[in-house]
Amino acid sequence: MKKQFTMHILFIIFFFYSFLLSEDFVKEIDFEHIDYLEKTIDSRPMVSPQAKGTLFTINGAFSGHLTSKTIDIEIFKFPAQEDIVEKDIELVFIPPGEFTMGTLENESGRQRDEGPMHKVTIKSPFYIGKFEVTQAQYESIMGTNPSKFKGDDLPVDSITWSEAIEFCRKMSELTGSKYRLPTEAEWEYACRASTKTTFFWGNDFDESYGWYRKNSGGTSHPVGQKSPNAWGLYDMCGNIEEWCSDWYKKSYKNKEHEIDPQGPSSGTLRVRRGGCWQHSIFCLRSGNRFYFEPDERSSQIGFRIVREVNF
Ligand SMILES: [Ca+2]
Ligand SMILES: [Ca+2]
Repeated sequence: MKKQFTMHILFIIFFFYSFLLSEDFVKEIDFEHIDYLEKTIDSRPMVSPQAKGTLFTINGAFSGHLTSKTIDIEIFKFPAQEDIVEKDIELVFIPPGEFTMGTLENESGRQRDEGPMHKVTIKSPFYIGKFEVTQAQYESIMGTNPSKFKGDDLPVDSITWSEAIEFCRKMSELTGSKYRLPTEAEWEYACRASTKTTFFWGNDFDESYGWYRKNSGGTSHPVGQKSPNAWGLYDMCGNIEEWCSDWYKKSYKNKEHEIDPQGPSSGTLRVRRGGCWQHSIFCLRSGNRFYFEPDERSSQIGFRIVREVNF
């Protein structure tokens, strides 16, 4: 029995290293990633989410040392994608990775629905809008503009969740790519851009990153005027709130480690994220959650789109 176990482990080690050392594979990876894997082999090795270039990750588990208890190893790799533009909408490539969703209990302004903190793996890379969808973009696809505040470069507002979904459907039809709203987990992952702090730049609010109650003058502003986050996304903090695809549930209870979570399977309210021109700084925190009736309109709410990555 012991011998069989040892053979099994040896086979896995052989498979693992022969795969890593195969000429084609080595050509495509840089050794920074190899070091990263070796250093983190005792935990769950994941590629750095900031990394651009050819990425790969290991899915499965090293639950101890490689030579003790090791189970299925699945290795997959994918080429990093360039950022793209479709129908005049700029999209930023977001690589897969892992982050902690939710907020610390002592975070200033924190509400109960932001906990408990839990690990989330974003296994599927995606593109996300560099900016909120503007009124010019919305009107060119939908032929209407229901916004309260008017301006081509302003984010569209006062749209229902279903209208945001319809926009994605039409974008998909026009381009042949699959467009949709971000899941709540994708939104927070993209917003945090590897940060764990209250805001994506630190724990203290900084007006240079977001439009909110005290600097907005009571209106939304043209997209992209404030500083972006580390992944180049603008207005993830403030300006207009953004619909997510998930039903809202008032807690992350019983969630320990989720992979590409899609939210509850049913509900009555949809998630909106990021805070807006009318909110206090507490609503603009990366982990803040809010919700709204999906058929209602608000001059606080617009959206940003996700495009799936095809391999
Ligand atoms: Ca926003
Ligand atoms: Ca909240």
